[in-house]
Amino acid sequence: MSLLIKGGTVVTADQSFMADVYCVDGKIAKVGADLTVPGGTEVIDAAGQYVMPGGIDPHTHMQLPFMGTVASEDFYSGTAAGLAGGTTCIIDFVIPAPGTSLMSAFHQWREWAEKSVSDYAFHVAVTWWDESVAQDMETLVKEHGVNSFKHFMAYKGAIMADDEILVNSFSKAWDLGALPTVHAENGELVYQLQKKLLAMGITGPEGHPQSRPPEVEGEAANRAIRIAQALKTPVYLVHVSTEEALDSVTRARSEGQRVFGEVLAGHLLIDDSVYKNKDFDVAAAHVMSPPFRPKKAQDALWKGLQSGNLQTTATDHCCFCADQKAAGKDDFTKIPNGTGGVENRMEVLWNAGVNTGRLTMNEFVKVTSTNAAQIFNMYPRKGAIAEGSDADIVVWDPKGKKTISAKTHHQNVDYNIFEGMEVTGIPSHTISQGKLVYCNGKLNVVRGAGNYIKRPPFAPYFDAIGKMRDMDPPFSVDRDS
Ligand code: URQ
Ligand code: ZN
Ligand code: ZN
Repeated sequence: MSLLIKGGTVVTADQSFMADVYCVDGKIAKVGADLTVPGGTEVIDAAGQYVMPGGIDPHTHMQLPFMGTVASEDFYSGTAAGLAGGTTCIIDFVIPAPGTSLMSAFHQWREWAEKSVSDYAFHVAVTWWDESVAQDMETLVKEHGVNSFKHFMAYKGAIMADDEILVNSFSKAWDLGALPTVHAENGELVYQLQKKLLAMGITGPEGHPQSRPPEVEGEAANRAIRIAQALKTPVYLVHVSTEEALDSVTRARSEGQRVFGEVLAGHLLIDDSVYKNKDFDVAAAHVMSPPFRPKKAQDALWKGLQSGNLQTTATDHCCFCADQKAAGKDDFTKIPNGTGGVENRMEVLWNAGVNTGRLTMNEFVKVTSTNAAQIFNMYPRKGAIAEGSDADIVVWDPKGKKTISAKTHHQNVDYNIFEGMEVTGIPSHTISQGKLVYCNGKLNVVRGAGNYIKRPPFAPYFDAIGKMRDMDPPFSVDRDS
């Protein structure tokens, strides 16, 4: 199976140049000018278009069982929707119920993901702690290619990780060469604020952001970063949504601490006015955590992305339809938390990022693909246009236009948080595993074609931290000498 992408401009994280890209058997075989290829090769005309690494969305929750229901998007429809938007690889989450085995949860999610149409990997959440959890973490790293462990500091009474879990798990992750990641919201504060709001008779979706003010994220972000600093481990903050959390990330990074920050396309483009909508269904459709924030926070997040203090963009694609969100009709704490976006991430970021000059095309590639590949140690297999890399590629039409709508999207959810947004710059072709799977609005996917991507431990930054540890070991007594 061979395919030639002809006449385009290759755009990578560090350069843009005219070149053809020749793919054979799922890999990029050649990148160069005016390539001649064997007869029978499928040819895509990319003249006037950009040829970029396929998007990597490091934060999705396909068919997640959560808050008494199951997310409406499954691995088949969700990965297909991703391909329609230029995303060729997702990193989803295995989330064991507290007290249950990480290994059995991992096998369950692997089974669910079999139907994926594009490649996928898994972070595994640590939602409780004992010696068996440590053992399962070791098995997952050494035998199953997991190199990142998630900690929900929110969701008290469900999957919340307290400080004991954070400290034990971060330490174990370091020993294994795996990256700890956190959902940074103080779950106790959320719980108490929710009770207070309900007692005041505030039961509608407008109560959701009031129960999660910025300081709820700011405190947890700082706490996770300080725990990582004390233990000398790296840490990755998912869905940074506030200036408070961004300031903690920025301070830590300016002091040389290995802290990574992720921002959602939604948090960059949607503000908290959505919760004032009188239509319950519209307001509830936007209930996700952390909540959408005032416009001022968006400006700060864009600066975080431009400055390099935030490295990746994601969607936290976790869909619930109106009938599912209605569970919280009389009590906002019962509205399943989550919104979609896996299909629209790249186009909304191109439109608001590249078309406005906030990001260069190369920075766009960094934040939608390459940085995630490097942080989660899949580079250059993923996140690159280079000989030997996976042939996961998006051909980008900078003049293409589209109005985003739930009426036309491929996502299996009855609402689109970007509804009505007009974008310029859209994917015209998506290539996954060297096959043309999306072409000018039409998907051509195969159920189960997706591969599980094993990610090795000890990404390069582990070696760097190791050297710093040697110079200034953790728990050393006279550290100030
Ligand atoms: O918190 C998360 O990331 C999961 C449970 C999806 N829901 C959400 O509101 N973000
Ligand atoms: Zn989260
Ligand atoms: Zn999430």
